[in-house]
Amino acid sequence: MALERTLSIIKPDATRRNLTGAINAKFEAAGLRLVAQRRIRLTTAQAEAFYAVHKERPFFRDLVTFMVSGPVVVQVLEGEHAVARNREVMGATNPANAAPGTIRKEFAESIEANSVHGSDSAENAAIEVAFFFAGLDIVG
Ligand code: IDP
Ligand code: MG
Repeated sequence: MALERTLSIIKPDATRRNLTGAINAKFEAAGLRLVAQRRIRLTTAQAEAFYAVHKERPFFRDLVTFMVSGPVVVQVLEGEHAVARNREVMGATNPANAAPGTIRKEFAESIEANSVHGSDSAENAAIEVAFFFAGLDIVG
């Protein structure tokens, strides 16, 4: 089975509450490896570009404002079926609907401040990883 890579972001609500390690412990326990990682403060232009797919959604402006409200940790997870595995560990977008034991169930504050981003397909994972990381930054 081929290894996959996917983009993960620890969002400002989680960095503010000092949850980076607790969240990453869940990824590692699920067999996902952190093969690249950087803590950054997104600019508005960067957040708008990253979430451009959502620009017609009613929550777009609030989402961008939230994503620039504090530091984020952008990271690449590697493992078998990493895209789907990451989504499983994250849980549903709305923490009210997230399964027990998932990151969003345990840590998310709201449907918006939901602690983590994860790519939703292999195609988008490749685009999103390349948005933040050069090939030489990823050490598998
Ligand atoms: P996902 O993060 O589970 O893939 P998406 O539908 O791609 O969910 O939405 C991107 C992000 O936009 C969510 O993680 C969340 O932060 C925010 N978001 C999604 N739906 C809503 C909403 O109805 N109200 C406010 N924010 C939302
Ligand atoms: Mg999404």
